[in-house]
Amino acid sequence: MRGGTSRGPFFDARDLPADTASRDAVLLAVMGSPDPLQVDGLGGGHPLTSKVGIVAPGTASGVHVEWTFAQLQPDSDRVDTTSNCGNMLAAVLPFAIETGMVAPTGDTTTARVLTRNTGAVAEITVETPAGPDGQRFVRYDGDTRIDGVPGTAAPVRIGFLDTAGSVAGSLLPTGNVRDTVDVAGVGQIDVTMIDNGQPLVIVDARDLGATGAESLEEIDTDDALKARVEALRIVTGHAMGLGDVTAKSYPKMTLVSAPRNGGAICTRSLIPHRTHRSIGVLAAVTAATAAVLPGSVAYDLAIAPPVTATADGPETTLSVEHPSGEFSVTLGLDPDDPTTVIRSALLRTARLIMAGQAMVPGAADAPT
Ligand code: NQM
Repeated sequence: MRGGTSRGPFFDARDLPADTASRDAVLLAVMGSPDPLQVDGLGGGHPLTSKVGIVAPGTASGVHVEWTFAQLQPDSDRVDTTSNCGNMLAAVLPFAIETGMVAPTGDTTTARVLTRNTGAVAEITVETPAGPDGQRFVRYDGDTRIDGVPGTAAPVRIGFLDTAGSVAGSLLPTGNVRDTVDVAGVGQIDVTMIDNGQPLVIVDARDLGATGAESLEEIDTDDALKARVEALRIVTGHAMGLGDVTAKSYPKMTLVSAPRNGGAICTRSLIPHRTHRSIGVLAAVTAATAAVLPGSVAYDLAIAPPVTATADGPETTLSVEHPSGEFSVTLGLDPDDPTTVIRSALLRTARLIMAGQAMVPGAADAPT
């Protein structure tokens, strides 16, 4: 399935081995990792297409579906289930309906989905019209466009509550809106270390010798810039309490600059060693959260739109610029403190690409 700007196979958790080592061996075989092209599997040779969703009926109270996100890499044999993916999340409810875990309830179906990796619950709504036979089905075609995906598709509405500290334990894991860190070979540099669903290090692109408007290729082929970013990532990983992040897929390094195309903030997101073609969902939520937080590195560069009063409380919608366009994130703010984000909402799309059996060498009798 495609979920937002990511793609990967989704499994019914009951079809995979229960023990983690055997499960990971199956996932590596299915995806063809490690191999830069993942030529012997379903992976697409890029971190954004080396993702897996493992879905199960909900067991926690008030939760309809639970899923575990697994990040694989083309070039390593790691299976990381400690991070988040809001893009793959967009395909979870469609998968659950396709496989009968959730029954459609009307022209739209809303379910609460628990991401087991972090404990975050999202409320997700997809379109489920009735066909000529009266049976409801997941509609994938539609008019919604998200930058980073060709064409248009049906909207998947995602609302998040309580995403602060998803991996790093708190919104501002160092306790500060801004820190100055000392990085060997780079010098002193101001950063905002923040986690509102995804741990991010927000840094003014100019402080790393960039403009923030570089193309993916310009960043990904600039070994000196990438070395500075990685040196900063290792230092900030420790500062955020994430330990040695050398082999981890977070924190995502987010180079920010003033908006150029009418948005609120311009971003280049390294995830962490290649530049995202757009920006991750929870990374966009976290970058937008930083942009409304006075004193943060993003706040100083952002042009934040006005806050409006709605029936749900004060809200603001920030357009987060990225290499292939923009990502609009609506932030719900605490009525008593409009710099505190208490919920977020956004639009994605998803698509069922194929359904079938992935064959695992040596386990031909046990299709997954
Ligand atoms: O931040 C990629 C993606 C992601 C993560 C990444 C994501 C999120 O775009 O919620 O979606 O940052 O590694 O798929």
